[in-house]
Amino acid sequence: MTNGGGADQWREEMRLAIDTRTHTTPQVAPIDALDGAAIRADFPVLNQEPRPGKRRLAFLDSAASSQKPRVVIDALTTYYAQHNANIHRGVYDLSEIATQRYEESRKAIARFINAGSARECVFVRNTTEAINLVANSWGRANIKAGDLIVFTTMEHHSNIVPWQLIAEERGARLGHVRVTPDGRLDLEHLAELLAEEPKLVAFTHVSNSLGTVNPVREMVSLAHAAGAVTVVDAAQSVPHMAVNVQDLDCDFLAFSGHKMLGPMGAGVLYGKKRLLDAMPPFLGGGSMIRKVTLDRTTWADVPAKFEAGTPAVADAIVLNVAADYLSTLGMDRVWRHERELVDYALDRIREVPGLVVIGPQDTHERSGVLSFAFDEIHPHDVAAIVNEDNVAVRAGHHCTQPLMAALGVPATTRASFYLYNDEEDVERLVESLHRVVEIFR
Ligand code: 7TS
Repeated sequence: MTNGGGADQWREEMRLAIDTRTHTTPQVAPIDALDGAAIRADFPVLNQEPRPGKRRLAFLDSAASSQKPRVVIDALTTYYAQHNANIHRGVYDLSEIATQRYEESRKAIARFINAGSARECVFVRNTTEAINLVANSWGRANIKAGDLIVFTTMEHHSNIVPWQLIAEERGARLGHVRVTPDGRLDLEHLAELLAEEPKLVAFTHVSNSLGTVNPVREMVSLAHAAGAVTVVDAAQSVPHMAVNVQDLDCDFLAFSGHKMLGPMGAGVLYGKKRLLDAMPPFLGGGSMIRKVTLDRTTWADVPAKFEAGTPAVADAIVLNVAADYLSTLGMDRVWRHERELVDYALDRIREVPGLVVIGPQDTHERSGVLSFAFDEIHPHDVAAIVNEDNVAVRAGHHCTQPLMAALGVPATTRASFYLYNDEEDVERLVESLHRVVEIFR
């Protein structure tokens, strides 16, 4: 850390760096708009005949898990019907083809996030497992008693609990970056915590509860200047915007395939190769070894070192199909589509009497996640009533209990938009929310 001029100068440098930050929020480029209705036609779940008397499903819970396009569903069937075999072990054709496709998918996913090498992409089940891998492997090798681990008050529980577990085991300390009342990170508080030279800083790119888009590149650069390793939870960004890990310069980045049109069983941990190489394994067993004797074992190279046992082969292979579907449409167009929808939704939803939008009011700092609350109506009642109108939203704490506590709201109702949503979905939600207000009047 470069604090030769003392703590005050260091703090001042931090403040300047933060004040002059440029947000990493991708700018809306002059590109063709997506046609939500045309895209919806690719998603069988969204085109089912509604129950008698119901209108079509308005699916507004993609932040929990996205729907899957026909190409993804078909690719899964094709895999199991034509190519199914365990990988990295057979000499017969079927196994070699499955292995080749699995490794091709890894290369395609590396390109999708612009990783320098496919070896930097470890297939895991989901974001949760990716973060646990870092906490258990990197954490055990590097965190000592008294060390500081920093995460933010805005995190999903899966970017909180693994750090608590390793901190407890090691006797390390935890620091939590505060949030502002409108649900943004307090970057001055981050600067204060960085002045204590944490070992690791973990934070989300986009808040799953509020849609806040954090200035990742700048945060990574500040954390690096303080000598910390960075872990970015990209569960809510990789599916929705172009993410370039080399540009962000983060050390680790985690995301889930099921939130980006892919199957439920495969996610990715990106890690800089230098760090992955130096880390001990997380799980031990088959596939992750070089040589095993009864007394000791040597490890395979990365990423195999972190992929013990039979992976979710079909899911990992088909994740590439999902990424390809998104890339063909263009991530900048996907992002722009969601931004336009959420702008429209913010305008329309504010017409609902008594409704308060939780999170940044400035649409520039938002993704397609929209949380709101009523003073007198419980979010679960809101979700249950809009469900009667075949509008699917989520209600609750969204696995962000510390965030809810910090904002003083026990729970919210959350609508989250994706590429297959359109203005009609927004209208359906708003109409249904007016009905909620009528019922409780
Ligand atoms: N991090 C963020 C920011 C998330 O939104 C989620 C899931 C996770 C981590 C965990 O992902 P998983 O795939 O390992 O489960 N978020 C949500 C949600 O908002 N509603 O349901 C799951």
